[in-house]
Amino acid sequence: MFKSLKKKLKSAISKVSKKVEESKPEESSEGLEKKEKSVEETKPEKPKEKKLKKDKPKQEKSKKAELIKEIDEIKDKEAEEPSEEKQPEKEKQTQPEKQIQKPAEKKEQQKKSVLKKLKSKLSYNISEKLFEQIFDELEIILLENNVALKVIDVIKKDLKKELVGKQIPRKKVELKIKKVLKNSIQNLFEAEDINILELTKQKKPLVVCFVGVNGSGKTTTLAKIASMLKQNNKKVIVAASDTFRAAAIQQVQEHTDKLGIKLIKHDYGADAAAVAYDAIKYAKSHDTDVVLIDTAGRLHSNKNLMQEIKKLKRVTNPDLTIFVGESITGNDCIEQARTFNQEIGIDAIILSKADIDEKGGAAISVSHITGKPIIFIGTGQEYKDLKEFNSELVVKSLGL
Ligand SMILES: Nc1nc2c(ncn2[C@@H]2O[C@H](COP(=O)(O)OP(=O)(O)OP(=O)(O)O)[C@@H](O)[C@H]2O)c(=O)[nH]1
Ligand SMILES: [Mg+2]
Repeated sequence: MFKSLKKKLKSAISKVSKKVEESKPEESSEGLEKKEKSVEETKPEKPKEKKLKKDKPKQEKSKKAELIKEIDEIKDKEAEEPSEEKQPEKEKQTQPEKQIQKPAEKKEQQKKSVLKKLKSKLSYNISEKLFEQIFDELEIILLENNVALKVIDVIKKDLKKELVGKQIPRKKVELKIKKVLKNSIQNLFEAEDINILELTKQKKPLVVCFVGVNGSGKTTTLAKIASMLKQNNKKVIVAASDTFRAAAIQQVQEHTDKLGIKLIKHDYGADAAAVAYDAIKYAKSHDTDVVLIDTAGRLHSNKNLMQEIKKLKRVTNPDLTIFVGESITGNDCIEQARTFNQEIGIDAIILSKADIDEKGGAAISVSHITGKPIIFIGTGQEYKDLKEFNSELVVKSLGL
């Protein structure tokens, strides 16, 4: 996952950093330059920027040396000329106030200005205008990789807060952008994590219901979870509550047979809630740790099937309702998770088919949009292809 986003993000960050580094002074530090202008006007004209651009490292070095020389000159002057405090008291009193303060003030102003200039040559102060320009670059890449608009806004706000008007040391622009981006993305996963194995210690039987649109990977993911629980010595039972799609019961039966797990099933067309109810009843009387309910795929716009799943939830009152979404469908997956949460309420998300998703925008966005944690990602079609998910995995995979 994130293969394409990682590659594009890397090149965008370095492009953006270069843009900042190549920005003209008035673009990178408007405020400072304006202040400096008034002092510069009183000084002899310096070599023009165009000429200096030819040899950048040399130009920077000689600029630095020039500025240091200016500071030294001011310091020398200060040492040579007696300061106003050193002047005899009498003389001081005879001079009008304005005349005494003027040279000292001017010197101080010059010193400050040179120091500021030196600082601005060694660091950048990104203006809002420049930020907007450089963020465009990042925004396009995030959009292309299925990151939700709302999430892009959050990232933009964070970057703006940390970059605009802040002194960023030269050569550290790229590092700074990466750091802010990393923090911003990590903060998108604030939803409290859910650990199924831990929950089995608190409730018996733990009832887990899998929901989602058609073909999103519900049954396969259910089988992966069943396998994981079995490996952890949990007694599992499955309810074949997809009585709607042809061959759905047969498909789930193949998995339970392979895994050596009990399946509770009725006929096709039977009440899905009744199948789940029977499975829970059986689990209670057979010392079973977990009941996994397989449900039919449905779009939130299908009123009948939405009514059916609402009824199933009312009857079984599951401890966990897991939305299984296809990572590759990006913004569609985000929108489906949002509407399922709104319509029936979900507790956690599993993103299937992460192995074929090079973008990863859904993984970055869906938790922030729904406020629910992504607990696993599916990384293939075998039982072992289930990976625990956390924000560290995201930032690492993105090379941040
Ligand atoms: N590559 C890959 N394929 C997956 C993954 N999870 C599921 N699949 C495949 O996706 C297809 C659909 O999976 P199912 O588990 O049948 O999906 P479903 O949501 O139960 O489908 P319906 O019951 O028809 O709504 C199958 O071919 C699975 O093998 C995954 O993590 N990676
Ligand atoms: Mg299914």
